[in-house]
Amino acid sequence: MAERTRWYKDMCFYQIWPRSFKDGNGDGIGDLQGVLEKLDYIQSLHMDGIWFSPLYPSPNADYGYDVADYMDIAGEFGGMELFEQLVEELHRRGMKIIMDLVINHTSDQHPWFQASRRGLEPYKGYYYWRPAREGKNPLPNNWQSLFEGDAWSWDEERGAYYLHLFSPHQPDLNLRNPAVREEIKKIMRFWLDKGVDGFREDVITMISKPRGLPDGFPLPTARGIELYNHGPSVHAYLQEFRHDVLSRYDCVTIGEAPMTRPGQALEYIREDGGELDMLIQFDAMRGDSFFTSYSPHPFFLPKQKYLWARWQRRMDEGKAWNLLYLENHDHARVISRYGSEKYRSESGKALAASYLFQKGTPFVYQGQEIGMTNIRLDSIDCYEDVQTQRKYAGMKRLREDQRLKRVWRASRESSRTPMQWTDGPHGGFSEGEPWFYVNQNYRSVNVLQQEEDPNSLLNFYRRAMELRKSLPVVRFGSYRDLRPLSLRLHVYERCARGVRLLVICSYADKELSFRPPRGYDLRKGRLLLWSYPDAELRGNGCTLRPYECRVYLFTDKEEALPAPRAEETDLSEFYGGAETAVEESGEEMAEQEAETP
Ligand code: TEU
Ligand code: CA
Repeated sequence: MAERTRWYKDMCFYQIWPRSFKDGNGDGIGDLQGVLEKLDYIQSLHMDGIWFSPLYPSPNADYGYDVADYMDIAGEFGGMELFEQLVEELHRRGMKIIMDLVINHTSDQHPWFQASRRGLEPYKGYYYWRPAREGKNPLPNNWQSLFEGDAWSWDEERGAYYLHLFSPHQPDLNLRNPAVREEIKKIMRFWLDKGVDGFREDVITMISKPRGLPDGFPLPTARGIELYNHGPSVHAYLQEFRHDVLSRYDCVTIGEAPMTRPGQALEYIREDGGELDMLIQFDAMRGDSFFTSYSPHPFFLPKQKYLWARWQRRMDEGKAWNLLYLENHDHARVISRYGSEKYRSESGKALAASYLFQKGTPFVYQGQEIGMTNIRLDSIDCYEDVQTQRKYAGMKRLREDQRLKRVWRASRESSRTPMQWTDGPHGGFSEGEPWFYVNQNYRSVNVLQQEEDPNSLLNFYRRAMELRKSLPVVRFGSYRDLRPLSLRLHVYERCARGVRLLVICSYADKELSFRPPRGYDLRKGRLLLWSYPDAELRGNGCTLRPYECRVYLFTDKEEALPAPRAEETDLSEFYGGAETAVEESGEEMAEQEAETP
């Protein structure tokens, strides 16, 4: 078979959580009509494609991640005809479309589950059914749901327990059953034949459960996960999907991979023989938390830099490709976590520069580009999301006000408030009453206002995105953190054949005096991107203002300067893959930034 083109390596993707993106018909729910209206906007961000969170019919127990019909588009989003129009329109614009594929579980309303609970063939064995155990604890094993509580619920009709790693409305499919795997292949073919360009595969690392479903290690947080995450047949199943379906199409596959180390990741995404193309790893979101954001610690920049550097290095060495992100629909807003709401726009820019110039394919989540922040609703009853509700209920040892504070900080619902388009009613999201609260800051934080401000976060994203695409060194160069121990600076270089890109991001809320790492003379670099209206130098250094960031390029080769995008083959020949800095600039790690008095 011919070598794959791997077009996704040159691209940037925008993630849409459809319910909250743009309402086109005034019923308060985002839809595809709304998306069509905003395609020019998405393209103006230099995005090459869109990943849609689930669009399928769903009772919305987990907002689309409980699928009731895999081969249709929900009426509330506009239905199949509109979807087909959207695919055509995206392709006409040269853009790609990635569907969410949720195959670890279905909705409990899915016809398969309805038939299965009645014991009807062939669906009887589509899920994990187990009888009650003898003795005091009747549950089949000690596994815990990732949304808190037991992973088993009793079904009266079948007279048995069924397994659900997520909510009780999301029973796990039994992929050990070949008939289930055939169904999944049918679903894949269905969408690929409709022209979609790939899948983001929900919790794909969890689709294989060990034979006999044994008890997990009796730690309250982990019970079972060590057995079903990266389970025994996960690679066999994914190879089967690749061989039977995916390899026959020119498509990209992205696996969602909670709790995955780089070494494990390579088994999925090595370019020679891995079964997926990229992974959504969770280390990107661990700069302020231990296990999940519900077990938080203060944001610690050296930790996040360590995690970034580790993925950069390990994927490079292992011939695999990173997916870069700071936000998605499962995490609270990043400015509220890693940045500063006080320096909202500035910290948003620093965060953007921190990740957009790393090696990999960047994803931007709706609202990230305008710096949307967390919501803080008055009571837990205001929250809709099943995970938020169950996490709250699970925090038994905390006082009520402490629990609510934890929710303010960690709830993924903060990323699901309606997109803020204007300072008009409901932030311009809908002509009707939105399905969920609009963040009260919409009057000052919205697309319209930032369109008009050349110095806005939105326009910074545009410049950064355009720049990254014009610089081959971003595509090919090696990554090196030049100040791994610094508490307040993320300074890294990207390097290829004597071309060096230097990215400087301050995470301090005060001024810092900055001197570049050894081997760099800022006076000789070209300043390509900066976050304040100006960027002065004082000799070979400068004062960095709060959360200031800058990107410099060092080269004497004209070819390396930003240019219209060139053919991949030509450039790879020129750059010849990753290598480290020509001038070694080690040692200065100990030299820390000093605060200006
Ligand atoms: O998310 C999976 C996910 O976020 C968890 O595995 C996470 O590690 C856990 O919740 C930590 O407590 C995907 C979807 O992105 C999410 O929206 C869905 O709710 C979930 O799967 C179930 O489909
Ligand atoms: Ca609507």
